[in-house]
Amino acid sequence: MADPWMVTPGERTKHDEQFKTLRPVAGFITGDQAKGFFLQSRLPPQVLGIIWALSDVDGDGKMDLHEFSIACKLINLKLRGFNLPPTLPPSLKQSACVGAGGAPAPVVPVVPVVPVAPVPAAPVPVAPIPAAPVHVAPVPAAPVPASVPPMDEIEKEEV
Ligand SMILES: [Ca+2]
Repeated sequence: MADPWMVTPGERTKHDEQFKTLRPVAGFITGDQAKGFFLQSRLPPQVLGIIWALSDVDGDGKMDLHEFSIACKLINLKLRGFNLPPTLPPSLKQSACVGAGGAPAPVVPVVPVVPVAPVPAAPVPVAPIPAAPVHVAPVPAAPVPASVPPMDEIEKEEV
């Protein structure tokens, strides 16, 4: 018999979709976001509190996709009549941390808040642009004198 605590690829796909509908920020949903979703299960709040405590593996008060998947699985099992385990079954933790299809889920990097380098406040002195117009040498308008006389004149002279 299959381990009931294992998150199946099909369940995982569902968890992925549900997680996205909660609009995670930087790969996390907050306790409030999760709470609203978990309450839809109609489980008693104290049960949901236990589920939260079990599934927030790193205890940071937020849920990434893996933790969310664990919570969904626990809710599901509880609704089916399972008793919540005192600690997270390794098979549940392991299966929840694997993406659908068995490939490791990509880790969403948490973008650290990089302090912005202070911009020097002193204004950069701008070199004054000379207002004097640049003298443009006038282009001579006189036509270039043709050095070759017209052909008909040449013919006349030779005749
Ligand atoms: Ca967490």
